[in-house]
Amino acid sequence: MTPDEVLQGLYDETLVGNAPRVLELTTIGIDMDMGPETLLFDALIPSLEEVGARFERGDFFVPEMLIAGRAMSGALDVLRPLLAETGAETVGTFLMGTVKGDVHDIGKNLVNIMLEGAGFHVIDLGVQVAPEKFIEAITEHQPDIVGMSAFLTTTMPMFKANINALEKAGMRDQVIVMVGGAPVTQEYADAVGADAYAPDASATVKKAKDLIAKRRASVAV
Ligand code: B1M
Repeated sequence: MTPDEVLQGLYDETLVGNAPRVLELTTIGIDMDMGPETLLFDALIPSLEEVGARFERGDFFVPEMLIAGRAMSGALDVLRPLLAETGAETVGTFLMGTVKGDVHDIGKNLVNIMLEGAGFHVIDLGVQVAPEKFIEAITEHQPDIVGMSAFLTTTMPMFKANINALEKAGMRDQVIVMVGGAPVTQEYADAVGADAYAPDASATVKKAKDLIAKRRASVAV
């Protein structure tokens, strides 16, 4: 197979949710030294974007989205160790969760992989994380950053609910709050009082590092 055939195959098979073939093509791509980022950004993510576009047009329904998502998650499991392979020392602790009412986790998982690769200790609370669960986990793990992911316009308001819960628990100043997810914007992040927003995984890593460095510098003064 040529690299282009691998990419095209990955795109097509993710689109139809053929998880075993996606897994196989991912492995073939890696064996051909194609690089995990190429497989991810040139085939897997564009395919899921097309799944979303077809869902919006009414050509795809929830089951199609679900199997495509599963196929992508299988590929991510294979890519995870390659993307996270840096050996960097721990930069800080990042507590991450998809907000209550939302089950989308592929974007969050990708952010986690990149954070781990950049040297963060990541604690993933999973999906449908209620405000009380964030509070409990902050008390237990004392993270530097709390990350909240949302993929639905109907669940984005949970950012505010979580931040309110942090304030009520007297913890708001203790942590940096970062938000993200497909429908989230910088304006929305500002409106709910988050400390930062990032549109994708690599921007999250960069912002998270900057924010921690700034906070540590201000504490040192
Ligand atoms: Co859903 N879904 N879905 N879905 N789904 C979307 C999000 C949608 C945009 C599709 C569409 O209409 N075009 C739409 C939302 C519309 C809206 O609210 N604006 C939608 C809908 C409507 C729904 C349901 C309501 C459908 C229904 O039941 N009628 C339902 C809701 C379920 C629920 O959560 N309660 C639903 C269900 C599902 C599945 C379960 C079937 C499945 C999820 C599987 C899973 O995640 N395990 C699914 C899928 C697969 C999608 C699409 C097709 C793909 C999402 C994805 O994983 N993309 C999606 C369409 C789309 O987004 N275009 C869609 C890949 C991922 C890598 O995305 O955004 O690039 P990406 O990720 C980035 C950033 O978001 C960012 O970094 C990531 C990596 O670079 N980021 C952060 C993410 N979190 C961050 C946190 C940060 C910083 C950055 O800081 C903390």
